[in-house]
Amino acid sequence: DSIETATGDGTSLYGGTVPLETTQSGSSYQLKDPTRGNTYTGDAEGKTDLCFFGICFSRAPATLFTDADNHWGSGTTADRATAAVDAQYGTNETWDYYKNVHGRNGIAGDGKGSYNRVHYGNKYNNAFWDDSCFCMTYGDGDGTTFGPLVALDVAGHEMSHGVTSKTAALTYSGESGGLNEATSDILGTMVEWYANNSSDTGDYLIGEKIVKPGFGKAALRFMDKPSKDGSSADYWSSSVGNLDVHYSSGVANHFAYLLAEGSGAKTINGVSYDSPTSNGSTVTGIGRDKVGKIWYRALTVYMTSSTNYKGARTATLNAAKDLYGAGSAEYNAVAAAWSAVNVS
Ligand code: ASN
Ligand code: ZN
Ligand code: CA
Repeated sequence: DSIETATGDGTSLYGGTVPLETTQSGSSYQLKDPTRGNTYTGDAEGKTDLCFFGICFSRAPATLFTDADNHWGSGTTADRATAAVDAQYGTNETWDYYKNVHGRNGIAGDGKGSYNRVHYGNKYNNAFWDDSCFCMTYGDGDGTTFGPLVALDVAGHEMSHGVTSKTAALTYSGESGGLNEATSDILGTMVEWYANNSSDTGDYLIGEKIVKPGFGKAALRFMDKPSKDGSSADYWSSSVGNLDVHYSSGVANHFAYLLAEGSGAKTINGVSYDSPTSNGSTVTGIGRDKVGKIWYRALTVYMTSSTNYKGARTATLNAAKDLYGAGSAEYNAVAAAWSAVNVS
């Protein structure tokens, strides 16, 4: 059979109808994108991996989704392909964000695509990137605390773990672990904004599409004021590295919000934010695009596996100096935003 690239579309769970580049094989289509390194999405069929300390003895499958007419999914979970549409779309937007904004060709920068598995396990309430398979895995959620974990910001978050691991390789504990998590929240949020999807609009919340009423909060994390989640740190203190990495990330998430949007109250796309500062200072934002540029350069040029918050300040100042000049408004704003979260 002849193999060629085809353009189809998918009706996703969270992002409306989205274009999909697929592979035509004879009279059938595969959910595999030749224009983005052959990234594909498969069905884990409710199975799980059996891994200990990073060594896997068996793995859930990734049975490639196929379709007869190249119109994928139905917008509801009754169709197993619906979550696959979101996952493939999330990979596409993440790929395009890194390529078009940062000139990075794929997660590893080598043009190679990754793959996604959806319907992992039974009511699995998580999603994760795994370096050892170079793949993404999404649970369906239990339906009461989480729905399927296939939203854009989750995809961007998880695949950014792959970028971090190929670049700064921030150790996943202590302050460097918080910076690793924050990198995924910051760049995952940039992916969500980049996609400019009218059904899943840009915001500074993490996981707002996947939480259900049983979760009790509007999102997993809140970048404007991380303590809104009840656990995250708004400001650096000498004990911040003792927190779970998903909470010590708050300091850098807060820094990124302040640097993009500035301190104080603001409503964007219908979401209200009110970002405080530790020192009572007023921070003026420089816009999210510059924050993405500065953070990505800091991550890929200056941070190392042991970078802590003090080192992140230096790394982002160096990045801002390279991009905008020493003493530029952007450079000064980076310094002010770190000071406002008590990193000096
Ligand atoms: N969803 C979690 C995260 O990305 C799972 C993990 O890999 N720690 O932080
Ligand atoms: Zn993470
Ligand atoms: Ca979001």
